[in-house]
Amino acid sequence: MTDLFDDLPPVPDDAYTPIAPGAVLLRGFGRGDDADLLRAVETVVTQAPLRHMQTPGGYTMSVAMTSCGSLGWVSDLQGYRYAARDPFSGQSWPAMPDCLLALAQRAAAQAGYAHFEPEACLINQYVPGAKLSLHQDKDEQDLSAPIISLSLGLPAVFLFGTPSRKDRPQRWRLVHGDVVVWGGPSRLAYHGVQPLADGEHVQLGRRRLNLTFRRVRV
Ligand code: MD3
Ligand code: FE
Repeated sequence: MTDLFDDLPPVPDDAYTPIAPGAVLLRGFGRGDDADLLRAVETVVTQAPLRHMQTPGGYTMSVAMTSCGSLGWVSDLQGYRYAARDPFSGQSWPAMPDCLLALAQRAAAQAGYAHFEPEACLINQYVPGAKLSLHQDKDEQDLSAPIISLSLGLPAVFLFGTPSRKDRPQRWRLVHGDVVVWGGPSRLAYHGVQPLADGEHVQLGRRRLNLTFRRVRV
């Protein structure tokens, strides 16, 4: 089979790959306990189902989202924000499962961020064709904390620029189990995800899940 990603830069298989100032790729960091992690995600999704939110501009996002933790990320015609309750159920978001929190904290420590205490874990689900346009994450008050991301399921081409929208983004292929820590000068970098290519993942089928762990309040 031809590899659609032959034109992307090769990534060394090291446990620790700096990809930009403040950004560290931990290749395969979440592979070991992926069964536990996936069970935890299923538990969350049962209580707070994945849903396609509206953007403030009136578009429906192709990525389906939900959250766990004391805060969850919400988008609607009113804007983007973090909220203590799931607007669809009126209930608190499900608690962040211990194995998810532990993974995020181990990754943060590995990248030099001790005492990372995320309040929110945003869960994004991509099916073939779903994408995330180039954006900055700036709904969090605490921009000194990193964001930790975990990719599961089908591979995706991740776009990663700089804090200036004009700079052409780098492309990285992220696969099942990859963890990235985005802090320091990379925290306000523009980033996005190209439309998901079709495929079949042994555990997740035709889906990609991305989890991002966030410190919101200062
Ligand atoms: C770089 N998610 O949820 S994760 C998002 O794959 C989001 O679902 C993407 O962008 C996804 O907001 C990308 C990697 C990521 C997340 C946050 C970042 C990279 C980042 C924040 C700052 C810089
Ligand atoms: Fe983002």
